[in-house]
Amino acid sequence: MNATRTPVADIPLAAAQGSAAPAASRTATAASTAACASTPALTRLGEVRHDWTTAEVEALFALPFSDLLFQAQQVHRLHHAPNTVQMSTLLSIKTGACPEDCAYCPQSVRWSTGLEREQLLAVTEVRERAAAAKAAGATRFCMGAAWRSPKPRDLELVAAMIREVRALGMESCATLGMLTPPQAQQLKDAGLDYYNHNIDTSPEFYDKIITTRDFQDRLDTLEAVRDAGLKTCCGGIVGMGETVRDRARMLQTLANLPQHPESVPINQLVAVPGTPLADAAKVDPFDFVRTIAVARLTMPASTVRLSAGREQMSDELQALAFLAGANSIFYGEKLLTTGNPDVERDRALLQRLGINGQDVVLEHDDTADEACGHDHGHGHNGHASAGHGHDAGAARA
Ligand code: SAM
Ligand code: DTB
Ligand code: SF4
Repeated sequence: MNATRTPVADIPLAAAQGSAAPAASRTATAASTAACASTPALTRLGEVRHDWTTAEVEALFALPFSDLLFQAQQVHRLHHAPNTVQMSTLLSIKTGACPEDCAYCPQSVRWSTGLEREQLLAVTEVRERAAAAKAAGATRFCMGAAWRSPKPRDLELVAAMIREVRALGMESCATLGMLTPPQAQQLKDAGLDYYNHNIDTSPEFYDKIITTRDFQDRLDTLEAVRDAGLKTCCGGIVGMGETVRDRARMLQTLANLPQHPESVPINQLVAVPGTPLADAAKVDPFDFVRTIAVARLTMPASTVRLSAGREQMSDELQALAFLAGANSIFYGEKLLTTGNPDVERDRALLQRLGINGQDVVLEHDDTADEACGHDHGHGHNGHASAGHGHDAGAARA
């Protein structure tokens, strides 16, 4: 469960920074703290809470960019190791011909995107791809299928894939569409760690993007996933024509769930020719970073993933996203059907920034937590904040 932490506004800034600040910076941070305390939305920062109002979240978006990043960076350091990023590799295990009508998605059968459909991959192929991802430095393997929801035979095969991924010593994640409670339990029994199911946008904007299943369907699947004891990976997309209020409402919805998603992917739309959003206006990069920072502030203990869209981002923009609190990426040259930065570019970037990959800590392996003696701080996500980075990104670059 989520633990309650001391709000940033109530702790000495030097302690929040993890070191004694010099006199000049103490003065500067004291001024910032005073400003923070006088802004209602900022008084409880750092606390894991579930009662966010729309006005509070909008107030975070409205902060001057530097103030927002300053607050996000402090909250980030309260809950997470500052220079550690978790790395997941994606694989599309069943591609295209999806009956849903998600306007952003190249895999919907309704749009002519030129995508070649593929049947469900063989378990052996998935094992080989997971082993290659592990060798490259990924700690989690995420399997995505273009289904509205899985059929019984599909689920048995996915369960076999999950067992193979776990046998490699990797965390497993799957995103297969809507799940019933028994289906979620079946995946949990197979050893699944995370289930990805995004709300994608605000409740109000949702039906401009998807009409074949509604917002409540998404929430129902998330409830089934949580109740089965799986960790949830749930976020959305920026750049579909939504307003800042929609972004605030999306993050408010996530933050007010009974438990914060352990992983929060923030995707920038990959505008794929042939989809209805092919010509969507590009997002101001600073507004994208603001969304990451507000995700960090509203879900302090969660892992925030700088997700789709990195191939189109400069190194500098990605560095700003890390500064804003992103601490996870998709690693490997492909997302599901579209491109992602290649491994060499990512290793070079992580090395230039002094960022390490996070070690894998599988759920059954609780000895690692006990042995290290650190306060990982938040029960629902303890594995994500230990800060014992491995060198997949930095040292091999
Ligand atoms: N079919 C399953 C589902 O919809 O839950 C799983 C796969 S689906 C591709 C997972 C998520 O990827 C979507 O919810 C959406 O947030 C994200 N996504 C899909 N296409 C995208 C695109 N073109 N740009 C950014 N994110 C995208
Ligand atoms: C998520 O939020 N983003 C990933 C993952 N969850 C499954 C998918 C991004 C897909 C981008 C478009 C594509 O490659 O097809
Ligand atoms: Fe299908 Fe998922 Fe793509 Fe929607 S996002 S069209 S459900 S694969």
